Amino acid sequence: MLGLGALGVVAGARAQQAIDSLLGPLGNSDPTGLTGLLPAAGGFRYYSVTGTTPARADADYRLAVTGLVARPAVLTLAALRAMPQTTLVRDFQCVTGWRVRRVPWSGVMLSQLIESVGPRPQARAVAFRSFDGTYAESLTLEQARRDDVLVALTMYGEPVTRPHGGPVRLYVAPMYGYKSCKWLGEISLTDRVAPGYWERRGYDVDAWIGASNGRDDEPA
Ligand SMILES: Nc1nc2c(c(=O)[nH]1)N[C@H]1C(S)=C(S)[C@@H](COP(=O)(O)O)O[C@H]1N2
Ligand SMILES: [Mo]
Repeated sequence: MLGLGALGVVAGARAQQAIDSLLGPLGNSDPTGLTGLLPAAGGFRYYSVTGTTPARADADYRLAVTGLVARPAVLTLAALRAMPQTTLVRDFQCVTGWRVRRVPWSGVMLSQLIESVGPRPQARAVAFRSFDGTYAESLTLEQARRDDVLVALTMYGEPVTRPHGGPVRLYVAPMYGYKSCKWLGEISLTDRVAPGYWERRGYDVDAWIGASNGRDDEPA
């Protein structure tokens, strides 16, 4: 199943290259990387800018929480599961147009994780790094402290699957899907926002659903 999934994503990457070369560099192709030719559960598309679904066994998973903090931490999956869990049921909206209604997520509220490491007064922003080695995202510290931003451990009541960014991904409910960094490996407090992967390629840094990227989607 996972093997097929990985193959499908690679096939998707090749298909995307073919589509891109037909349309040219400014063609109106799916700007978020893979077109998600793999049909995923309930209308999701599986995206990976690296064309891979990186593997991390639950027992080997580590989340580094670092930067402008008093007590840097390296958290195992067990440590994250032992923290208070929050559940959110919200729509998931990609900036390319697809939307999945009423998705249940649960995990650790990012604000609680940030408080637990003691942010330094100079901290203004939070940077996220994927263990895919390429993807990055960021939020202002104020955005990161919202109660609808999760370090997500489950989706639809089950552990986040590998194609969806498991074992741990970010979920930023009020913003377009590209904020929700999959295969989350590092959270770092910084003095300013560093634009993420898609933001360096033209997408809005403040990615509010329905109030950014020239789109008028209803808020999630
Ligand atoms: N590491 C990583 N995270 C990522 C992406 C990606 O390509 N790589 N794509 C983003 C985009 S554009 C969207 S819409 C969602 C899609 O989540 P899904 O693949 O679980 O459907 O993941 C976001 N997080
Ligand atoms: Mo997206």
